[in-house]
Amino acid sequence: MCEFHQGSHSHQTIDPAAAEMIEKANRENVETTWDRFEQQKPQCGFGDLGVCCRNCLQGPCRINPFGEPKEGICGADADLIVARNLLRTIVGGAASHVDHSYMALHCLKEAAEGKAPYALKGADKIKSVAAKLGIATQGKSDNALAQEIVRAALADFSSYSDEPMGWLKATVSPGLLEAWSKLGILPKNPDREIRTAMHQTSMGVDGSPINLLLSSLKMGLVDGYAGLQMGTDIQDILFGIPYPVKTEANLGVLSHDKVNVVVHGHMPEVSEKIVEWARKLEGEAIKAGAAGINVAGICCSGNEVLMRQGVPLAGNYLSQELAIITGAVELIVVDVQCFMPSLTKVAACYHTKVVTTTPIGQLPDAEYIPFTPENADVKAQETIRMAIAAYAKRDAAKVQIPTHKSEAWGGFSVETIVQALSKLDAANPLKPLIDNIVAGNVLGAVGVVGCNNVKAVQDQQTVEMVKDLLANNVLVVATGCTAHALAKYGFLTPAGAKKYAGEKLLAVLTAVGEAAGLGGPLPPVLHMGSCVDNSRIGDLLGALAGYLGVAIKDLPVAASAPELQHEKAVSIGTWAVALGVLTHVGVVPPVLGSPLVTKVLTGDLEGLTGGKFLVETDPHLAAEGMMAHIRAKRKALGI
Ligand code: BF8
Ligand code: SF4
Repeated sequence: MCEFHQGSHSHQTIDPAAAEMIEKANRENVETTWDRFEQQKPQCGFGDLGVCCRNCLQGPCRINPFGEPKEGICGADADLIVARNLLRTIVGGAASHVDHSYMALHCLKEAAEGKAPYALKGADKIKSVAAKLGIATQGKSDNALAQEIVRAALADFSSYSDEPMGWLKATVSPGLLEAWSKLGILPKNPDREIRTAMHQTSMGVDGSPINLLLSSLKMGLVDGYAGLQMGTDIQDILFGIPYPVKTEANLGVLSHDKVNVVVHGHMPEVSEKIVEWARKLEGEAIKAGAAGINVAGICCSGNEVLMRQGVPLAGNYLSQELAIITGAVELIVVDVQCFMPSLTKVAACYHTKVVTTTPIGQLPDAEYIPFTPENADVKAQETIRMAIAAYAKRDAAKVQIPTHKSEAWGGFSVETIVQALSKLDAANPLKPLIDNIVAGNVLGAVGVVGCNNVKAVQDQQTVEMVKDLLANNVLVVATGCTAHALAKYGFLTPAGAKKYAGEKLLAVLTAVGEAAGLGGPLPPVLHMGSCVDNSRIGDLLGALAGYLGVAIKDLPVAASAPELQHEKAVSIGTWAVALGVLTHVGVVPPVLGSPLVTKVLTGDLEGLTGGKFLVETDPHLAAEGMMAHIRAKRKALGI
């Protein structure tokens, strides 16, 4: 422990705070993810191409793309193996999001029945979700309505019928329903779809790569509507619809004299309670000699509490170990998804406590404080008190907090965006945006989403690509770890508009920002939240398409995951292409071993849904590719 020796690092991040902490890790002999990446090199070529199969115990089998063998022991060829592996990856992503939304649903159920200490803060969202589900609202209390919403969601999870998922039907346009129905990809009960896809990909079932690719699209919709959409709708009901907040981002948000508590993972039921009790127990921290309690966020937990509470962001995926390496974090609390198993090893080199909170997300050397909706207040207090106790053990000699941080605005829900635009046209809030797109002041819009990936220099592809888009008057919205990335370099500020936006885009951002009372331009990148909040981007696209009377596939828009790593990013991307959106990925997914799958995903798919993948590791070419697509869509619309 703390005795790792490694060679020199070159070029891992463009984030000066991260670079400073990597240097500190080297000095203190603490191993980081980049060291382990070096140890993995060279990574397996078969795995990289997606042509390794372990779906039965006769394997592993692998296909040689340049010669023999061309088939696995059972006769599966490269196309089949790649298509099966891809569907399993998307199942992994969809299952993560659907389970996330199910956990939120459980919390809402307990809260609405008065069994869990969560106020339903999103009264407006209760009404809008009830309305879209066709639940009559008149004369009913928020709690009664929430219970009906819970029943509607549970009906999807227990559905035995062949009817498509209710939540999906309630959310999308009739045009999309029809298109997906024709393709045979409308999902039914989401749990059943996940089971069926695991079955379909097991040894000796589906031998048709095309059929498997269609199931992949269906699984993208499972993610989109039982994961992202249901998750966001329910979280907004529980914790409130986000509205604009100003905060700060990067490791410099950690405090020298306060108890630092980092929330990491994805579940706002945990992170919101941590924030609440950190505020309530501040007096105890002061008694213990600290100046207070400072909560900061990593990954999507960070995004959730930024969006609704203005909590600062400590860092994105690749910065999670580095936060501990500052020596100033008393406690890091995780729930599910995206926390590295290495955290406890890094924490052992400092005084940092690692707390796990869910039965499925445990780390052997962490403290396990099992949170449930019912006991969340008690467990959050226990967690905060553990952090306060750890403060006394902070070793001043080991503390080095980078000074880097940037101002960052967040909270751009669709409701916020519409509210800001309504200051220009109260009756028709989307009209000013559409008018500016038609006039060419806004060339189009790109949703930049997803992760960091150790295969790419941290934040570099995201930042370089977004610079090009903004300079060419493309509006950018962001979620997930790319939102963190852009936050760190000032893209989420009014000043960022002046620095990065093209002249025409700047004029539009200024007009909207001033009308909305911000006293300056809107940020050129609108932070729309966590990865489940990608549903907000879907809602916005649906609203724009509906307003114009066209399909989403006809809009001058694109999506991009420049540094994706997680299976969830692949399933979200698949949902986006099913919606008809050109979706760029900046890290090559393991599909190139199948010419057929590659051709369908990057070409033929367009004929089916209107969307397809653009694979490009050069950020400038990626921006160019998306802008070429946007220009073509404008031309087709006659604008
Ligand atoms: O769900 S962006 S590294 S934190 S997977 Fe994970 Fe990727 Fe970050 Fe959020 Ni999303
Ligand atoms: Fe090999 Fe076929 Fe078994 Fe896969 S399913 S491991 S290709 S025999």
